[in-house]
Amino acid sequence: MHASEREILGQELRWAAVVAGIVGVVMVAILYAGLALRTNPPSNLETVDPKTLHLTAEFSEPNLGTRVEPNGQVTTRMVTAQFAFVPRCVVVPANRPVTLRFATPDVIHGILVTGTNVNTMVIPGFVSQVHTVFTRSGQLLMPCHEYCGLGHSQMWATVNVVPESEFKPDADGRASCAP
Ligand SMILES: [Cu+2]
Repeated sequence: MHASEREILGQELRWAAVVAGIVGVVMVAILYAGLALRTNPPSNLETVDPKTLHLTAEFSEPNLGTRVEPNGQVTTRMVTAQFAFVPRCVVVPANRPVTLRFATPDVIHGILVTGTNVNTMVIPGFVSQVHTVFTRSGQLLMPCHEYCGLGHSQMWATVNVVPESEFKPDADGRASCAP
C-alpha cells in the first residue's frame, strides 16, 4: 500500500516541527547559561578589572611570577595577554602544593601545562585559579589552548619544575627562572 503525496508531506512537516522544537530547547538552554548563569572560569568566582589589573593590585608587574607567602604557600601569578604570558617562564618546586593564578587584560585565553592536570580557561574579568602538585621536575611547556588571535600559535610559556633542594626563593620569597 502506498502513502499519498499528502500523507508524506504531513509526516515531513511533523518531523520538521520536532527538529525545530529540539533546536528551540537547545537555544533556550544556551541563552539561559549565557545570560542567567553568566560565564565564568570553572575554578572560582573571583572578579578583577581587566582594564587596570596591571596597574595596581595583585597582577601588577612586581607581583608576577612565583612567590612563597609567609605561611609557606607557593603562589604563581601570571598575566595571559595577546600574545604572550608574563612572565614567560616561572619556576615552581616539585612535590609541594602550588597555587596558580591567572588573569587577562584582553580576550579569552586557555592554559594547560603538558603532562599535568593543570588546564583552565582565562576569561577577562575573572581570576582563574588552579591548585596542583607538580610531581616530576623539568621544563614543562605551557601553551595557550584557546584561539585568541593571529599570534595565538606563538603564545606559550615554560614552567620550570625544580626539586625542593634547588628551589631557592630570595629574602622576599620570590623565585624566578635563571637568566
Ligand atoms: Cu592566547
